[in-house]
Amino acid sequence: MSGTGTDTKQTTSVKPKVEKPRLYKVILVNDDYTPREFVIMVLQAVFRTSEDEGYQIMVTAHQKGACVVAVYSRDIAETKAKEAVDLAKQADFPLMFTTEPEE
Ligand code: TYC
Repeated sequence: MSGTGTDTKQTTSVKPKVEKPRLYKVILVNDDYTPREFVIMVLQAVFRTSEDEGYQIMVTAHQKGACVVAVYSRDIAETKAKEAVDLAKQADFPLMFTTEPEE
């Protein structure tokens, strides 16, 4: 018997449609001017760290130049980084937080 003309072999690969949303790191950047106590206060207020956690994160950034504070969805990470930078601006400190995607 001859074929029906319905060759169903798939020639293109299909990418899974559902992907996990990427997570973003919020990074605290060291500077020479912002007081240590102010950095800890911002970490407690915006990122809900304890005083001890805030101190550890601040000292790590102070010694190494930067420190990951926490990991969130992109939206939350960017909002919190902006809130923290805005608090510093209001107080006239150059404190900087950045965000970047996790690998
Ligand atoms: N380096 C600052 C000082 O000595 C304190 C500081 C720590 C500032 C961490 C920013 O991300 C920072 N007063």
